[in-house]
Amino acid sequence: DPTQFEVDLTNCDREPIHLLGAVQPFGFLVAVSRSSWVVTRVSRNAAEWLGREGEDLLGLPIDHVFLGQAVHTIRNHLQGAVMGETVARAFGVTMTEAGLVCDVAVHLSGDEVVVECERSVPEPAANAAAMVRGMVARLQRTDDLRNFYRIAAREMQALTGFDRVMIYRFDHDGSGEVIAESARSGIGSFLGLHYPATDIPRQARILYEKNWLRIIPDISAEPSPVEPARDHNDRPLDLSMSILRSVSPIHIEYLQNMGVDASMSVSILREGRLWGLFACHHYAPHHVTFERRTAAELFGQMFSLLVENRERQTEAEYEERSNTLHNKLVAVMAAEATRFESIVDHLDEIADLLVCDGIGLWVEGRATLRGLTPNEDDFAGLAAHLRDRGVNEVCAEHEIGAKYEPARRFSDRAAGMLVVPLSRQPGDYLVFFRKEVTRSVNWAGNPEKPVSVGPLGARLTPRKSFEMWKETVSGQSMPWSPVEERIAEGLRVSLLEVILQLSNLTEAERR
Ligand code: BLA
Repeated sequence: DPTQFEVDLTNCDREPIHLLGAVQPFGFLVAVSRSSWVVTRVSRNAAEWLGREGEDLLGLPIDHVFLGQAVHTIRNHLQGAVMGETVARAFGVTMTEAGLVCDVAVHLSGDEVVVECERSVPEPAANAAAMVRGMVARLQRTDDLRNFYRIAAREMQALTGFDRVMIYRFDHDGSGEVIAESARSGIGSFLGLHYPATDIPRQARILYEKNWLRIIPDISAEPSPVEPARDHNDRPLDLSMSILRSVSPIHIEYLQNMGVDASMSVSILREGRLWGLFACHHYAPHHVTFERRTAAELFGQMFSLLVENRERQTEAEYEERSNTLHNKLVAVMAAEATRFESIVDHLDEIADLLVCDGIGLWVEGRATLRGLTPNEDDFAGLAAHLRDRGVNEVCAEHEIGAKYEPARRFSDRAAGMLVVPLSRQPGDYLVFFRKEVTRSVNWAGNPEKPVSVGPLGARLTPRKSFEMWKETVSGQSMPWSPVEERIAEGLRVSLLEVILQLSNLTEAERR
């Protein structure tokens, strides 16, 4: 039974966070049958908002709960909402005779229409689109990438009023790094810190690809159960797209341990996959109106497109720069028409083609090494290992020790490698090396010393979390990107040509 799931530190990637069956009390939920518009479920706190017990509402047609005009608005909005994907919104709707004015979110979940209401607070600044237009314009004026991220965090902070807004970017393995931050002074900094994948477990990351924003205005507010927990088909209500969805207790404890009282996050997607999050903290309860959250979400979507654009451009520039260097190099080597040693002479220029910390060349039993690399003996061992494995294509590894245990010995110098085979028969290799990631990262000072530690203990504090990340990535380098593999492939082809030429030359000389 998924709704009876007991979550702890070992199973949190299986916690069904969309089926917790409760909402946060900054609003209330009413679900109706999609076919009959008769009330199927209500959150227990609806009573406080509507002045009627939830049990009395169950089974009523929706227009016996809300004003006819409000129902009309809800129905109209639902038309636009596509199952499981879109949440329609209406702001400032008068819901009851008593004059309750709400911002309303409507979406479909299975056979039910889910209506969520929170108190409407009129926004002076026109609407979401108007708020976001200026934000995006300022963002587009930034030049370098660091500034671009920083301004984005600052804009998000100005819009939402959180004490701290971070941009948290995921790595290939689900771990992440705080790459930008805008914070009120005196609360320390998380900039540059890394956290393991487990801090935002898989099912949450998948959910955040569908649902762009979540807010916890007050982590100590008691969640209100949605009743009945199971419908006549014994089904719980899927709250994936819910605005008010109550949050995993383990995450609440994490926030408590961080000393945070309110949290919000907005997804950043690249090509439909979660690239990162705007992560926002406040050191007191903090509510952001639905209209402003809608603007924050829209800004997140615009930002996502800009990031995608910038990254594509950066990758293209990297590849272009590298190709230019590559072409020059090949021209020079061809003109020199010297012996094989010319590769050795040009090793520094070859190393320059890619972001790396060292480079090694293994040809006919001789090693040439530059920068941070294994020592000669270890390199010989590695070359033998590559030959034994029959590596005859470009091969990128960010953890050499995973397939070749002895590499653990030198992982502090060279943890990752990009291998370029130099002959059609395995044996000779050019190898780019990268150092271990953790060598370049350290816990930055003492941000947010945990004010208290909950029942699950120190594991759920930022410091322990950071240490956990260090453990999980020890012996690994920054991964190699597809662009880099392409560059290496280009190099392989050129070097084979050069080598072919050289061997022809040698033969000609011999004759
Ligand atoms: C959710 N964890 C989250 C979220 C963030 C983080 C941003 C999204 C929810 C939100 O907006 O608050 C993590 N927050 C961070 C990190 C930073 C930050 C890394 O500010 C860095 C500065 N969490 C754990 C462990 C588990 C866990 C060990 O640390 C499980 C064993 C679970 N985190 C967890 C779950 C969610 C979550 C289940 C989903 C919460 C939900 O949406 O219901």
